[in-house]
This record gives sequence, structure tokens and C-alpha cells, in this order.
Amino acid sequence: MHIGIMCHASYGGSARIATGLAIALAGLGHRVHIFTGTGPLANRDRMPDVVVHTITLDGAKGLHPATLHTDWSAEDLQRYTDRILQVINTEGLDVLHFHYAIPFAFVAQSIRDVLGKTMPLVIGTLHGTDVSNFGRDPMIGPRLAQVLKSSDVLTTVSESHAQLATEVFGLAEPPRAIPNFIDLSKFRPSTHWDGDGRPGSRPRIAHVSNFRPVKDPQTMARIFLAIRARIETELWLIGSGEEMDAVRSIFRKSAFEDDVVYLGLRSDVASLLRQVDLLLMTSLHESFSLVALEAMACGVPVLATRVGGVPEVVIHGSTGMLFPLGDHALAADMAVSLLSNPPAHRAMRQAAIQHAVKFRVERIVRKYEALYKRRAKASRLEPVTIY
Ligand code: GMT
Repeated sequence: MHIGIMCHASYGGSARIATGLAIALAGLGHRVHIFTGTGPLANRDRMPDVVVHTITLDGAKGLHPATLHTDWSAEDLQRYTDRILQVINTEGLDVLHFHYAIPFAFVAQSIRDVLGKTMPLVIGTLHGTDVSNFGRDPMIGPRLAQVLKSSDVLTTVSESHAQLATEVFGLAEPPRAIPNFIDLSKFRPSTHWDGDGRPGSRPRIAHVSNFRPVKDPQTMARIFLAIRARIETELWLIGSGEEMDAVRSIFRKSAFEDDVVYLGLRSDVASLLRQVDLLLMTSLHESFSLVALEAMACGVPVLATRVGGVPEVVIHGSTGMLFPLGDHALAADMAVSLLSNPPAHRAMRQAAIQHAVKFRVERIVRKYEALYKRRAKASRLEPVTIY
């Protein structure tokens, strides 16, 4: 099949899923085009069989690379739309699949306005704040709901987010939940461990995010300090973003500033995760939490807020521990008890590795492929009204 994928060029999970899907579909023999803006597109160096269209977005200039650029100018939108129309006109597309509804659901609509009945099958995958933020925004939500309802198929990344999208957009039926996936050849456990944790080193905790308010990094900082006050441990901060200054200020005023390492934006997250004993995530909401899956695949138990789709990724008490939003004392207790109990940590590590296998890219991408084939065939069989 000829497949077009629309996605952001950010470090965020939706771009990593979109590019991973493009790579896997090309590997299955499909002709895949990916349409993205200027920016640090994930996996760009691993997409030899994918036709990558990088459309200049003047509005993206000067933005922090961790920013999800959603406020596109009319000119940028037109330039992006024209490129997709050009590909459809020159070689045709069977499927047009967007990842993250803003602005791509509107791009799909403007293409449909031009092509009418010759429009490819449109699949929309809702990833996160396109539902929980934009969907609830009175200025955008109603229009977005209307445009989404004209997509042929909607999918999202967890049952929890499917339920939220149904409520927020007043959908007649929930989007199909197809979980995010992981490349286990990239995210794999360390082979150097002796089973009782990294030899001769104190426990290491990591937080990985784009340090936006939705990740609540300031709470993460306070939970780490509560843990550090009770046991010897260090913190690796991976990523960066708008809340980083506030996080630095919290640590600077603490007694444990020297136990925090700022690693910044990194393309080697997998190798860093292999050196870590616990991932700490404090998101206010998450449709899935791709980084939790990546950590588990690297053998790292996850301590996270029990929000959104996270319980569909992290099995509480088995592959990690989930705490209610705001219960920071419980979070610290959980971390101290696990990091002070090597056999329990080893068991959780093994369970995490096993659990991550269920989300391997080879298995999940087949679900998307089957959906494309089933719906593309159905749309060709639909009776065409002859006027
Ligand atoms: O939705 C966002 O704010 C950004 C988006 C992204 O592009 O990273 O994150 C969402 O999509 C990821 C991939 O499906 C999920 O793993 C994240 O949980 C989700 N973020 C939120 O729901 C806050």
C-alpha cells in the first residue's frame, strides 16, 4: 500500500511513534511517505526506506527543540498541505494517517475539501494533549470534534484515552485503542548487571521528559529530595524544557544539589536508561507514557502517578509502582522500600523486561496494517451513488 503519515518533528512520543510506524511499514514492503516540519525528527537517521518530506515551517524557527509546535501559520499549513496533495496527485496514497490531531486533523480536512470522493482513507491517531488540552479548549474543541468525526477511523494509544476522547469530543463510538510500541533491539536491558543491581554504586533514579508543566517536574524534584533524605541515591535528569529553571532552583536550595546530574536533551536515552535503577514520573496526565515503556524494556522499574493510560503500561506491584496524584510521601516510601530491597528490585526488573515484550513494534504495527487493509477494502466496496 501507499501510505502517507503526518506527524510533528519534535522529540515527543507522537513523533517517535509515527516515525517508528513509518520505518516498520516500509520494512513490510509498503511505500511510505512521512510529512513533517523542520525540527529534530525522531529516528530520521533510521528511515532509509521512507520518503521523508520535511516542509519548512517558518513558525517553528527559534522554538525549543522539545516544544510541540502546534500554532502553525496559514502559510505553513498551505505549504504542508500542498506537498501532500502533490504526492497524492503524482503517485497516489491509499491511506493518510495523522499522529496528533493539531494541526493535522485540519490538514486532512482541507485535503478532503480539494479531493472529495478521491480522498485516501484517513486514519487519525489521538496521542495526548490533543484531547486533554485542545479538546477541552472552547476556542478549538468544537471545531476539532467536527473535523475528527469526518475521519474514516480514529485510534488512540490506550483504552483510558479512548474513553476520554469519546467524552471530550462526543464521539458516537470510542476510537480504537492500539497501544504504543517499542523497538526492543534499541531499548533492551543492560547485560552487565550481576542481578543485585549495578556493582559498587548507589541506586540511581532518572526522570525523562520535556519538562513541561503537564509532567510536573517540580513535584518530581521534591519527591527525589524526600527519597534522598532517607537513602543514598542520585538523580539523572534527561531532557529539558520550560520548567527546568524552576527545577534547578529547587535543587540549588536543597542539601542534595550535588546528587543531581543534568544530562539535557539526549539521543542516547536507551543507553542512559540501562544504567538506571528506577524511573520517576510525576505527570498530571498521560495517555500512555512512552518513556515508561522504554524504561521497562531496559529493565528499569517505573514509579509513576496513577493517571490516564499509565496503569495500562505499568503493572502496579509487578513492573513498577503507581501512586495517587499528590501523594508524594507514598511515592517516596515506595522508592525507598524498593531501592533498599535488591531481591524485590531484581524481581521487578525481570517482570518489567517481560512485560515490555507485549508492546514490541513487530506485533503492534501489524494491528495498524490490518486496520489499513480492512478499511481501505471496505471504502472501495462502499456503493458509489450514481446521480
Ligand atoms: O500529547 C502531548 O502533549 C505530546 C504527546 C507527544 O507527542 O509526545 O504525548 C502524548 O503522546 C505520547 C505518544 O503516544 C504518549 O506516550 C504521552 O503519554 C502523551 N502525552 C500526554 O498524554 C500528556
